[in-house]
Amino acid sequence: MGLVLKIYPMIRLILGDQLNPKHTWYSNVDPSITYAFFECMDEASYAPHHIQKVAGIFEAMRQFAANLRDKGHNVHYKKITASLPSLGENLKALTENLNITVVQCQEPDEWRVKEHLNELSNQGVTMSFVSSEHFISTTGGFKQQFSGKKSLLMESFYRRMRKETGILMEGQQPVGGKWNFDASNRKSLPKNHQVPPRFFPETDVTDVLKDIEAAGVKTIGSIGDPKYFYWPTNTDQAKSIFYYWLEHDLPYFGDFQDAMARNQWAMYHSRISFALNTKMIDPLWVCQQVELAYRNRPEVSISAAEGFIRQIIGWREFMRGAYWMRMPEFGTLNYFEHDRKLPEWFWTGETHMECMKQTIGQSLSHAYAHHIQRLMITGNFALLSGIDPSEVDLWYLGIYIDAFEWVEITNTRGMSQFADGGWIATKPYVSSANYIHKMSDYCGSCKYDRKTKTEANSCPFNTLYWDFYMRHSDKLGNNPRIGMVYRTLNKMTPEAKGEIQERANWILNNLNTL
Ligand code: FAD
Ligand code: DLZ
Ligand code: SF4
Repeated sequence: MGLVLKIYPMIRLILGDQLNPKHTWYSNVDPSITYAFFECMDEASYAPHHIQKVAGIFEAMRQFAANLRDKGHNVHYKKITASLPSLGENLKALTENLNITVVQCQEPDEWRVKEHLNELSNQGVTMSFVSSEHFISTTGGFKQQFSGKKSLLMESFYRRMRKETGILMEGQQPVGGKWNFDASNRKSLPKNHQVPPRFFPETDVTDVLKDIEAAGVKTIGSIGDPKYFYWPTNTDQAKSIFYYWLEHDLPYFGDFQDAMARNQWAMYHSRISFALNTKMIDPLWVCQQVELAYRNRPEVSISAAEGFIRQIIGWREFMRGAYWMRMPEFGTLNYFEHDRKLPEWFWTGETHMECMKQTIGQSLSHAYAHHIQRLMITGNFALLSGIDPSEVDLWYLGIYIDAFEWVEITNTRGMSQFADGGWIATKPYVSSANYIHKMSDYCGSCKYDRKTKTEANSCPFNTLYWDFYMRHSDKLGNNPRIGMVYRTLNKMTPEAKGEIQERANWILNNLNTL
């Protein structure tokens, strides 16, 4: 007699950032499996989320679930209500209702969620985890490469990724003869340069918004006309945004990657982070398309293609490895012992500092700012003024549509706030107005004087920049990468330093009025 396999019914949980349509889970329809989606209060409120982020995730979850149902899969979908606030409570209730004790999940990207789901194992549920089939590298490989190291080196990780994926490689050598073309990616926008119109998909999210409001979810920011929601809510839309960018914007991406301009909220950036982080779109596929464009189109330079690919197979994968290597301890790090609260205008954009007004303003109206705005405007200011990294984290985690802790906290607490004492970044990313003026047109419309540091109308970045290095000379003074700064400080007279400190103290005591 042949072996008879007994099929046990099973629930498979799909989280809001696990919308990967190519996952092998869906390769055949199995009536013993129920796919479960939960819109829930705890997930919608662990940070003050932007309304576009909550609406975008719920709309994308609903479309993904509807698609599975159309293909014949069993689907359980719970829309947002105030009842059963946590994922765990929802899942437990479903196991009881369906009388199913076996639950499978894709590996969550966040430590908090993994811990929460693991708790169910103590409540009579048999939990197991499978890969989300999205990332290119493994967290184990990352640990192996960097364990015991005092600081990480993105470049060595990136080269390993290039070799392992074969992206932009000729045999064992990098295409173009160099691994990294970063130095040519730092142009500001020439005067009168017109950024061409962007492409935006359109989705009507009116129903989702009504449900979010009815449930009483507290959100920040604005959404505009809900009939024309412009972030991708499915894989087809994500691909349309990406293809348009590939065709029209990639040639400019390299040159203007670090440039900022008033009324240009995304410049030549791809706006695919939300689609990537919710797994609507595959990172390796994205990089392959960019490589194809480089190989087939003369207008796509190696610096544009390499610059973009480095962000994805380099930085993005690197941050995930760093996250899983050091969490949960990473979330408590505060190297400089900063403890100030965020100025109130971080939540309104109402400040006289034009660069901050523009960056925060567009973050509130579009749930987006590009990398240099996040790093060298808002992050720079928070670090210079000694804001508690937990305050900074919560703001970034809530306001950006692409913010999920694994990629937010490593960028914010690590790269931007240097709260890990130099594990991720080799020196703090801070600057005075010089850099901001060079890379943007903000300073020309600002109430503050970008050229001075000790006057009543001096740009706060200028004063705080020098004060920051004086305040933290014990922790930074020996860092060879910032020797120049301390050599300049050493040449300043005590009076000059005193004037800077006096103005800095005034700024720090009056952050809310800047
Ligand atoms: P593009 O400039 O077009 O880049 C393409 C892709 O590269 C991005 O979609 C993203 O997936 C990846 N990428 C680029 N830089 C990074 C980076 N430093 N780390 C990881 N991936 C990167 N990115 C997030 O996805 N979520 C976050 O919560 C987040 N928080 C950040 C906080 C701070 C303080 C800083 C400095 C950066 C943060 N980033 C975050 C990285 C980066 O700013 C965004 O990925 C990028 O702005 C998204 O826009 P885009 O898709 O147009 O990017
Ligand atoms: C960000 C988010 C929000 C706002 N709401 C939900 C939700 O109601 N249900 C859900 O499954 N996921 C949501 N998410 C995304 C989760 O925070 C994400 O799944 C976890 O952070 C795991 O990385
Ligand atoms: Fe920002 Fe200072 Fe320039 Fe004003 S002068 S826009 S505050 S850098």
